[in-house]
This record gives sequence, structure tokens and C-alpha cells, in this order.
Amino acid sequence: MNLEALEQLLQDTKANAEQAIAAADSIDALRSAESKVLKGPLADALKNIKQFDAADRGRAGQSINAAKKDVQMLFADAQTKLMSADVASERKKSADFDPTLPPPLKRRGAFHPVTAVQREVERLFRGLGFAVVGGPEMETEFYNFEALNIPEMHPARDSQDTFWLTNGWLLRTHTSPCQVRAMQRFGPPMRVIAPGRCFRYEAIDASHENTFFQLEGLLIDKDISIAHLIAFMKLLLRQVFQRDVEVRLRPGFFPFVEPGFELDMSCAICDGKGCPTCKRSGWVEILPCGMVHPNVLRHGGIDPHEYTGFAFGLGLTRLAMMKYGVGDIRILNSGDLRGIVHPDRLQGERIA
Ligand code: FA5
Repeated sequence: MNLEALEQLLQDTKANAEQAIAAADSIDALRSAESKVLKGPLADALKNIKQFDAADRGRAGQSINAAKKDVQMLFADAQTKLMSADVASERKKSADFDPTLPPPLKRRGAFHPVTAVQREVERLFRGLGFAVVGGPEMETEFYNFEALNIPEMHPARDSQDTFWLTNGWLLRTHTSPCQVRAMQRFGPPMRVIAPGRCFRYEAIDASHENTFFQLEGLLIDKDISIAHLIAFMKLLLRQVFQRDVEVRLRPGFFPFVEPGFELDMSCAICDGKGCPTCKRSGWVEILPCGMVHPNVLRHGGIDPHEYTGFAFGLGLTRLAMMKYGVGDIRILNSGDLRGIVHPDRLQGERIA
């Protein structure tokens, strides 16, 4: 046999396959037709490959294998179609089938920018061995303040104006209560992140809302140092922005970390020149962090002489603003995102 004859044989085989598929009315019939077609002249040609000239054997083998794959695909497609037709006809037979109902709605749209960034950060940290946990939005004073080394009358309570509830509980002012909850739940060593909504009774402006999202991170193990903290923070920002972002690290005071830092990023709205979003400073507070205070470890039942750790409280809503160039936080809570974020910019995050 030569290559020309082989070409004809392959075309005939495909035509046979198509005929057999058209004639098959059940999955069993399809399967037996497939095995017949594959075992026919196609298999013979492969078995007798030596009948081709040595120079043509390579091409002949490739063509036969490609045709075999095509035939298998034809049968696989036919099988899928037959199966869904079976399911549909079964459904039609059932008593509660109502042909007058509209078809199911196609899901359209994209995730909210904050959700998109949250999922991105979650993906990164999951890959680094972190568990994603949640915590209650309605919190106790103990977890929101006391367990975080902020006793009653401590001036740090004033920096987070609180919505108090009538039952003595409060709406959590940050995601940091998840720290001690996670310590009590998992014990050391541990790595968790806790994204969630926070509430503060404060004046609203371009970068402050009374409801916003943070993402807490906590890593506790033996010999954890500031070097680990900084490496993780750099990785986080590089992953979200896909480039090195200009940041500045300055001392920051939070009673639950020692030492504590404020990590600010150059304002992406004005390129660091100064605008209402960054209060004309050129910098946006985005990622406060530090080494977990020994008192907090103790509240979580962890011996601070044996374990150390770092924690951070990423401002997720502000991060979304920086990533998607949204100059006013109120737009993100408004529910009308037209014109600010084109769905194509939410790469890989389309719902549909
Ligand atoms: C805290 O809430 C600390 N719990 C963060 C922390 C965690 C520090 C772990 C150390 C260790 P702060 O109040 O600065 O810190 O808020 C953290 C971030 O949340 C801010 O940098 C900012 O990005 C964001 N944020 C705070 N208040 C608002 C607000 N009203 N609207 C929008 N974002 C806000």
C-alpha cells in the first residue's frame, strides 16, 4: 500500500464511523460500532506498517494514529449527545416536567472587585499552606479588644470607633479577633488567613467607609522573625499587582503586636503625587503588621517562650481600590460599578 491509498482508506474509515454513529440508537450500539470501526482496516494498516516504503513509514504511522484519534473523538461526542438526550427525555417523562417554564438563566457578570482580590489573595495563601477561616461579624468585647491586649480604658480602643450592640456585644472593628479564635481552635504551629467584613462608626470619605473588608493573616511557629513577615508581605503585594510595588515600612503602634509596622503603598490613583484618596500624601495605608505580642499568644493558649509569629491586617477594600484604580471607596459599596471596572480587567474571575 502507498500513502495515497492509505489516505483513501482513512477517509473511508471516517465515513464509516459517521454512518455507524448515525445508525446507533443506544450507548451500547455506539460502543460496539466504535470497536468494529477501530478494529477494521485501520488496525490492519497499522499492523502491516512494514508494507509501506521505509521512507513513508513515519508519515503513515502518524496519519493512522491521527485518524484513530479523530474516530474516537467522533464516538465520544456522539456518546455525550446521546447521554444528554437520554437525560432530557427522562426528564420530559417525569410528572413535574413543565414545558411552559422558561429555560434556566445563564449566569452573567463578574465578581465584585473586592471579592476578586480576596479570592486572589486566598489562592496565594492556600498555596503557601494557610487555612482560610472565618469569624463572627458580631463579636464579644473579649475577642475584639481584651484578648488583643487592649483592656478596658486603653486609649487604643478610641482609634477604632465601635458600633456597640444592645446586648453588650459589638460589630467587629477589625478581623484581628480571628487571631485568638484561630489559636484556640488550631494550636501551634499554624497558618491562617481570615477575610471578612468590618465595621467602624466613623466619618466617611474617599478612603474610609463604615463597612469595609480586611483580611487577617497569622503565622505561628518556632523561630519566626521579622524577616519572614517582610518576605510574606512583599510576596503578597507582588502577587496582587504582578509587579514590584513601591512601599514604605514605618513603625506602627498596635497593642497586639510588638514590634508593629504600618506598610503603606504608593497611591495608585495619583501615582504618588497626592490626591483625595491618599489625603494628598501620596501613600495609602494598606497592610499594618507585626510580630504577635506575647500576651496575645497567652490568650490563645500558646507559650510565647516556645513559639513566635507574625500577623497582618490587610485592608482588602483599599487594596481593591488600588488594584482597579477606584478613587473613591463609596463607589465600591454603591452597587453600581459601571464604568469603573471593566469585567475583562477581572482576569480569570468571570462568573460565567
Ligand atoms: C487594624 O485594624 C489592625 N487590626 C491591623 C493589624 C492586624 C495590625 C494584625 C497588626 C497586626 P487599622 O485600623 O490600621 O488596623 O486597619 C487596617 C487596614 O484596614 C488599614 O490599613 C486600611 O487599609 C483598612 N481600613 C481601616 N479603616 C478603614 C475604613 N474605615 N475604611 C476602609 N478601610 C479601612
